[in-house]
Amino acid sequence: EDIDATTIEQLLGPDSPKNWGKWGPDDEVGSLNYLDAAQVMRGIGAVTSGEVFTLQIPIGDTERPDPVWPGREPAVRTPVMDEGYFSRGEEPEPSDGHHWADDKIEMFTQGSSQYDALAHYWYGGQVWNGYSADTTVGELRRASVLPIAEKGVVGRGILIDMARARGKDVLGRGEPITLADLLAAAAAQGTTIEPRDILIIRTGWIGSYYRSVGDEFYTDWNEPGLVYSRELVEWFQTMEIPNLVTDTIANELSFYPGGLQLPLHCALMRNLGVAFTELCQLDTLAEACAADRRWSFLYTAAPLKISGASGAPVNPVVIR
Ligand code: UVW
Repeated sequence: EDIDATTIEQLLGPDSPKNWGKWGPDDEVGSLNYLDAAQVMRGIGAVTSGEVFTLQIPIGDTERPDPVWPGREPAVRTPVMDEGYFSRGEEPEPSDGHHWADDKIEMFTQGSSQYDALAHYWYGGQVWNGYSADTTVGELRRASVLPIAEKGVVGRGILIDMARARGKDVLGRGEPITLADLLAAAAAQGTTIEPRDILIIRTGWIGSYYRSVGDEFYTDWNEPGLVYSRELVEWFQTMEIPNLVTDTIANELSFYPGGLQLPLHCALMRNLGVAFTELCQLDTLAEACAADRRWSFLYTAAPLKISGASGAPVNPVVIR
């Protein structure tokens, strides 16, 4: 693969696999269309013990700032009412004696565990399904996160623990994962990725962020992750993978020689309509899966319904 190409268009070429038009001219949820009722029942069929896992990282953690892509800022939660307002006399005492607490949050819609809108990332002036990039101005008028939130995401999830497969707590900075690596790790786990599975890849990255000290994590920003290849993209298309979920900010290797960034956002999200879910905490789930060697389960998620947004926070729930 020519990953020394200097533009995404050069790298992907004009014949990069596309699902544009497959679900009609007005589609806004892309490969999530694969998740029909049969896939919901297949996911339910993977439940055997009833254990529940939630995958969101905390928003506005006071110990560690929320991990964010360079240029984004961690969420800021501001208390706008609490006992202090009453005791300082800044809020008049209600006659019936009740008090209350209120907060507000200012955050990037992609500043926590999140679903990306399909129109979040593009090249060549067109976003998912061929919509013009002009539809992103001001708000995403096509393929915002809202239709994904309205649909909801339910199906069989499968966890591939790449860190465990390599005998590590966490993959190294810039450590690539190829299609062959992914399939070898699945085989080593004794499991098979099936068509229409929600693919969940653990690198150990988010756990290592919360264990890190001070700003050390940001001094050499370079996440591990899936590396672009045509065969990887074709595999996603053939397997009809609806949703890629990871424990990193970008779901893929962040930087390539020559300056390319995030080509899989273009090849998978823009061209195939694969939903991207990022920054999920997978460590506890991975421990449970490794303990009884069951790596598939029911995966459910509903990002917040934010009109016109490029992404939305989510707390996916897994039931084993
Ligand atoms: C970027 O553009 C980096 O977005 P995200 O990784 O949140 O998809």
